[in-house]
Amino acid sequence: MGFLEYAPAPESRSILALKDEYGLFIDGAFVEGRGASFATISPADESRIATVAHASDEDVDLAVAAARRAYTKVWSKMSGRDRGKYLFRIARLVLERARELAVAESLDNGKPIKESRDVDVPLVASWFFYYAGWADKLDYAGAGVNPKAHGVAGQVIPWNFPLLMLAWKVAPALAAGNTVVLKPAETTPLTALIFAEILQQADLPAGVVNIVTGAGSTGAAIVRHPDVDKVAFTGSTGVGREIARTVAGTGKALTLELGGKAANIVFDDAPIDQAVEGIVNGIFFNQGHVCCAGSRLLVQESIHDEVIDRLKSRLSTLRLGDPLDKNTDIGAINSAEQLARIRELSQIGEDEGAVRWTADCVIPEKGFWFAPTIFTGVEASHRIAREEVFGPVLSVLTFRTPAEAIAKANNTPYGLSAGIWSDKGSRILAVADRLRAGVVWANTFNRFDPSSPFGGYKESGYGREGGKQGLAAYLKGSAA
Ligand code: TXE
Repeated sequence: MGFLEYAPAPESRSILALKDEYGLFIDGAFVEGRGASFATISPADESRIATVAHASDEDVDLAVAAARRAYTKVWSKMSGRDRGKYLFRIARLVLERARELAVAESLDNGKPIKESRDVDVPLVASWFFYYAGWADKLDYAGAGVNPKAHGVAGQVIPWNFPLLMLAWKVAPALAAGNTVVLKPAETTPLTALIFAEILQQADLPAGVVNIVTGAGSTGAAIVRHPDVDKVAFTGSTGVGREIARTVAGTGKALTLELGGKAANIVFDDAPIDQAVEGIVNGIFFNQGHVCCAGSRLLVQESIHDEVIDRLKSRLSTLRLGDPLDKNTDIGAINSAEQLARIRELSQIGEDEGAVRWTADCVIPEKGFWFAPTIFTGVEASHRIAREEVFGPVLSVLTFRTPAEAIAKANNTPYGLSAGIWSDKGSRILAVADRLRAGVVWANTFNRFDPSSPFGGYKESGYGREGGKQGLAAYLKGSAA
């Protein structure tokens, strides 16, 4: 999160030069889709932003064929050094168009502009810079060939960090020498389409990246396409399972990044002010639409009441509202469907006997909104302690000993991330060692860096994104 002073004026969607209708980005050009089209709307007021093509199976065939041609004729013959130059160029163009990308992201996704401006877009650029630096390290003594890339990568991404998830997938794929067919989520296609314009500005050879918008059926067509060599997916555990079944036995490489139910463990010797900020950031950042969100607070019994009191007063200062307003802390829920899921699980939380507290916010009349909510008295068996809510809802459980904290933290089908707050380094290391989570943060939460591998255990998926491991996932013969 940034530390800038925010002027009160809202950013305006008028800075965007949006088209009214967007086609598919195939073979270096925007083309009309053969399927139907759909509107992408702003979740903050339900207004239409633009009409977007829904790629049919035939469109996916064209995109995969373009990616194959580009792989065979151009990209696989290019040196890593030259691929890197394109990635550096893309990174610089992302920074040049940063303000526009941030506004588009907040408009389409509903996230606060200070997050898209200070977190999402800078991280997108850093991902391209980071993997740009890897590309020439793959060259063999100037041979200029890339025998190790998989070939065509099919990538399906979610709506919670639309452009950042694109960067996590596209940057390592291109650095390793693959070409790409990517599908953004149906509720957030806008920044991927602006990104396609950036690829044109960067003169990226036609077909190296193809962007096909559409719903789940378009994603499924990419995944099962016989000429796709590598599949990378981020999204729900259910769809992840289906994709794993489709890919099984086909010889395609696969990485899956699925859900989470992270424990944020606060010991009684934790720096309390810092911990409260970390808890708030852990679950209310991006309205809790974060796979690694600290959605389960495990707090040591002796400090439970103090932590909850402080949390409530802190949450009462958060401002919910217009995502384009620089003072907004809590934006809109991404879709009516997601809002319904959050409401349903919250109701179940109440029905199962947890105590609900909701921050006192004025909810705008139009759009999809959910005020920051805390459930105390949550039992390990409650559904809100086990299932991903993917919204601004914190479930609070208590523990007495480190062993109990570890057992409770691991008591979930997921294993993506966890946080530990304590003054004792030795305790942090001992607890971290026993947590079954791919990422463990100490006295911080939700920190991302392109050099750091990210991914989960158990039902959170497999494979890592970021770092050397994230590059390996796009190279043949590497453990993905
Ligand atoms: O996800 P889906 P949804 C979790 C979160 C959320 C729940 C449902 O708990 O409440 O999932 O969200 C594409 N073959 N996460 O319904 O459906 C789809 O078009 C191929 C966690 O939005 O998994 C979109 O592009 N692709 C998560 C992408 O998959 C298919 C982020 C994700 O959508 C497909 C999002 C199919 N059969 C949701 N069906 C995280 N790990 O960060 C859908 N898609």
